[in-house]
Amino acid sequence: METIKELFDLTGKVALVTGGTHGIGLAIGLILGKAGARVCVNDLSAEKLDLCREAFGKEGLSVYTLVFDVTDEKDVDRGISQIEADQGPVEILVNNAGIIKRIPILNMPVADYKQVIDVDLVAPFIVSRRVAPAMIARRSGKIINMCSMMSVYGRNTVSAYASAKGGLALLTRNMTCEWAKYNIQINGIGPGYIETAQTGPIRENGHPFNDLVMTRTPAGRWGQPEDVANAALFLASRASDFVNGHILFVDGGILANFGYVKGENDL
Ligand code: NAP
Ligand code: GCO
Repeated sequence: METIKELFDLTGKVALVTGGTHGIGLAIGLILGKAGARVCVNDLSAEKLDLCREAFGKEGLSVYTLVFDVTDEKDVDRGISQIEADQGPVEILVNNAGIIKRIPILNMPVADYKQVIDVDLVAPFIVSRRVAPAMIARRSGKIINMCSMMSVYGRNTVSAYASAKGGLALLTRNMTCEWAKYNIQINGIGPGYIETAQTGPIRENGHPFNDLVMTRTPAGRWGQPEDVANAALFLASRASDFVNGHILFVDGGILANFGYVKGENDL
C-alpha cells in the first residue's frame, strides 16, 4: 500500500501549466512544484513570465518558462518541442490559459466570439493533441482542462465563454473515450467564482455581481486560486488514477444551490 506522500508525490514529473503566470494557473504551478514536479509555464508575455519566475523563487522553487501562443498550432509545436528538448516529455498538462469577453450577443462582434472559442476551446485541443502522443507512447499521462460554472450554466453577456467552456467539458470526455485506454487520465476542473484578475471587473468597487455570487455560493465567499490548485494536485497525482472524464467542481456549493431566501434558516 502506497503512503499518502507517495500518492501525491510528483517528483521529477514534467508539468506544463498554460497561461500560468498569475491567478489560478500560478497557484496550480506552485502546488505542483511543491509536490516535486518540474513545472513549465507558458504565456504570451515575457514580462509576466519574469514575474512568474519571481513568484516561484519566493517559494524556493524553480520554473521553466516559455513564450508561445496556445491558439497557434505552429507556435504550440515549437513550444512543446522546446520543452521536450530542455525538460523532457510533458507528463502533466494543465490547459489553464483562457480569456473572457462580457458582451451581449447582439453587440458581440463575431471576431470576438471566435477569439474566445479559439483560446478557451480550440487551444486545449491543439495543446493536448500535441502532448498526447508521448503520453500514449509512455502509457501514462494526466490532462486537466480548466472548465467553469459556465460549462453547465449560461448567463447574460458570456455566450462565447460559456460556449467554449461547455465544449471543453465534452472535449474532456471525448479525450477520455479515446485516450483512457493508454493509462492517461483526462479530467476537468470547474471553478466557481474565484478572486483573480479575470473576475476583478465583476467583484471590485461594489459591483452588484458580487452580491449575486455571495448569495449563490453556500460557502458564502469567493474562492481563492489555492482552492482550485488543491483540486489540481489531486487530479495530477496517483490518487486520481481511476478518475477519468470527470469535471471536478470547486465552487463552494454553487451547483448544489437553487437559490437563497435572505433570513430563512439562518442560524
Ligand atoms: P486570468 O487571470 O485571466 O489568466 C488567464 C491566463 O491565460 C493569463 O496568464 C493569460 O496571459 C493566459 N492566456 C490568455 N490567452 C493566451 C494565449 N493565447 N496563449 C497563452 N496564454 C494565454 O484567468 P484566471 O482567473 O486565473 O483563470 C484561469 C483559468 O481558469 C481560465 O481558463 C479561466 O477561464 C478559468 N476560470 C476562472 C474562474 C475565475 O473565477 N477566475 C472560474 C472558472 C474558470 P496574459 O495575461 O498574458 O494575457
Ligand atoms: C463571469 C465570470 C465567470 C467566472 C467563472 C465561473 O463573468 O461570469 O467571469 O465566468 O470566470 O468561469 O466559473
